[in-house]
Amino acid sequence: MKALPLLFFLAVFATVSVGQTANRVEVPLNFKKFQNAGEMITLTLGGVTNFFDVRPPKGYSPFTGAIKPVFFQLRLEDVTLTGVLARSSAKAKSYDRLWVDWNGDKKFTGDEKLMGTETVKGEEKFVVFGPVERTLNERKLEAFFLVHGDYHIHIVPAGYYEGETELNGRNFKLGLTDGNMNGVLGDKAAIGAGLSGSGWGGDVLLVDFDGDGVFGIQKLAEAAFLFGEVYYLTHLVQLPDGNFYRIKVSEDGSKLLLERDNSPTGKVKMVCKRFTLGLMGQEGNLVVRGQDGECLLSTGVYQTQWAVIAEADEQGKLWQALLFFYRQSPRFRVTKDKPADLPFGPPFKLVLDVGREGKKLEFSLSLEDKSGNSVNAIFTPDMEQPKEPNLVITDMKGKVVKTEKFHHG
Ligand SMILES: [Ca+2]
Ligand SMILES: [Ca+2]
Ligand SMILES: [Ca+2]
Repeated sequence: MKALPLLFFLAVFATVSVGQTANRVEVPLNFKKFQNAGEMITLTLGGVTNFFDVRPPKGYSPFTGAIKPVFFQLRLEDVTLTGVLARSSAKAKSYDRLWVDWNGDKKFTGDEKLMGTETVKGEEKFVVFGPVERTLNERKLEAFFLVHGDYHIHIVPAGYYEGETELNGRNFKLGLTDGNMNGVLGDKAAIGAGLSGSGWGGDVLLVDFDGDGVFGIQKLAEAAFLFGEVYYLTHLVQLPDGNFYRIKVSEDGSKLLLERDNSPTGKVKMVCKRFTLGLMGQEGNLVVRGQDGECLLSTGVYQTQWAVIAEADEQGKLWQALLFFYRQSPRFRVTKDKPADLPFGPPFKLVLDVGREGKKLEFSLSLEDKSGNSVNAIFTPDMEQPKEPNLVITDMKGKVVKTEKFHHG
């Protein structure tokens, strides 16, 4: 009988903590193993990578007796893994044998050897090694190695952490990957990270924004961060209810703690169905999604690194345009009282340039946004490049003189 009041107390407490006005929400996490090479690359944004070198690293001897050996060094936060790859036979199409100097004695021995399995993802070939389990630096490392083509290798964790929650009536999945592979979950990208935040040692955030049950788009794994579902964890994170949160991970890695950011906000507007922006704000990088032409942001000044702008066609399917601001990042200010019009975006216009070299004419077709920024890429609803348009030259009477096809790039 004595236990009852406590049970009731817990029940009430639980209701309050997940309610509509919750400022702090706990999300229990489950570890999920990667099922294929596509997941391994997409959900880690490639993990930690290194290019091959035919020369052995300092302190290592040439690897004799192996076919076409190449060396690599994978720099994890607390340890560097040195390895060598080779082919199992002269006929082997890819590097399918791998040695990692796990004990750091500068030698590659039989117990450090792994066999790879070739796997095809779209038009790309990967050789997958693992999973391997080792104790390194007094921590457990569970990882896959993926060889991509003849140039580089990835090391990725064995899986990712996933949970499900509800915020302001929106149910969604979210999760994290130990992208920098230091055994700690929840590392944030350094403030001032570049366009994708890569190389700054953070972990990868997963948010199923569109509710299709999948994180990101496997077809464009390398550009997954552009679509707001898989990107390096930032200090402030927008979740599908449109609000901003700070994400912490409990020490044992068993749950995420979401803390609502209550800074004053203002509106930004862009004439389109949906948009995703890569921004730099007071607290560093930020990825923001807008719906039906607007989104909320905390007040302040922002610089834009990239934008993905989506508009629906007659069938209601989304076409997406990508703008990268390499040289100058457009700035805008968000205030409480008046919505800010973004200084880039639609309407787009087609621009035809003609260059002349002797008797040769060169036509180039590009797309510009309302401020003259060039649109870097267009994706069809199937995430393909659109069909290349034709150029038709006619004489004064309308007779076709020449037809040519434009080429991408
Ligand atoms: Ca060794
Ligand atoms: Ca980490
Ligand atoms: Ca999704």
